[in-house]
Amino acid sequence: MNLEITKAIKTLLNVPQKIVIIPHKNPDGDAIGSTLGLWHYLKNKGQDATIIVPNDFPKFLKWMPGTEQIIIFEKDASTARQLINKATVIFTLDFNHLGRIGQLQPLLEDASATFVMIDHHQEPDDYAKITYSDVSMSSTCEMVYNVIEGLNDTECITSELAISLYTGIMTDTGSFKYSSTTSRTHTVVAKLIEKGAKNTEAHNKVYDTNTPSRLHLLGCALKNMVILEEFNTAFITLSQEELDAYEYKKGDTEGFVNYGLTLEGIVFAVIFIENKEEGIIKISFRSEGDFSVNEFARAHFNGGGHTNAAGGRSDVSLEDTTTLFKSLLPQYKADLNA
Ligand SMILES: [Mn+2]
Repeated sequence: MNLEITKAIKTLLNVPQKIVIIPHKNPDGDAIGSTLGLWHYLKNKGQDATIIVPNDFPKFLKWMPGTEQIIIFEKDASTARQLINKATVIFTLDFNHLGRIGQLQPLLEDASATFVMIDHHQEPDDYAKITYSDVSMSSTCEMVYNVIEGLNDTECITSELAISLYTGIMTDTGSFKYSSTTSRTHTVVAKLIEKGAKNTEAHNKVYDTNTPSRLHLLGCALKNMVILEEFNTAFITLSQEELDAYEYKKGDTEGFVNYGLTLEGIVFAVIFIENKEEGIIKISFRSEGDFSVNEFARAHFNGGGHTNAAGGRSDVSLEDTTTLFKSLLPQYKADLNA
């Protein structure tokens, strides 16, 4: 990371601040891991810091040390509001525009605090005074490590801090297999293990906590998979009725989209999940190679993300959404067959 950013953060943290740390809505492993990692660091440095998440996060992340102290805005809006109003510094982690934090958006727009963004998504907004944005990074957790190292504070890394960052790097890299995983990523992970991150424990607690109903839901999703060989594409649908039948709980569909990519030759995988309550279809896009799902999601499904992983939504029915999706593929045929 560049020296100017390090200096600016150092200056900011040289005096006691009231700090709030915020990740994106529907926080994933990297969002929770990076906010916790930064939170442990700031606490270890004697700063007053609190994490506020826009909404709740899945159970497979709740074992991480410090999660019990996270304020969930949807459950405790008044505490969150007070903290944001009083904050002198607000760190926003793992997202790059305020539209990604749901109901928290107006509060942050009105906040007088100094904003610091640490993020690896494409096309960041310019709301922060200090912006550490790097799309080549595997994860925001790796970037938080860089911040701590840049501030010459690696001796502040406790085992709690280490396991938080380890977990986020692990989940955002698909257990170190995505192309964003570099030798530097492995170096950081090695250092975190040296600092006490129990790596096997992180894998077990995140990936080996299936319930029978989740595995049955996965079975249903895989049965629903449609393979469009002509476009090297596979997509999955899950209707609200199917989710209900398998007692869907938040986080249950995490990772389902990736199964399409495990098929030989498939470079584009998508999952469409109906949400009757919000009246939308939630969509996750994944790709292998150069096909940019970020651009695809931005152009057609009110979303975005990274080149190989993005999200989006649709306001029409599940059937109309997949029909629209299929109608878009011919214009991408050359890219999908590259
Ligand atoms: Mn991330």
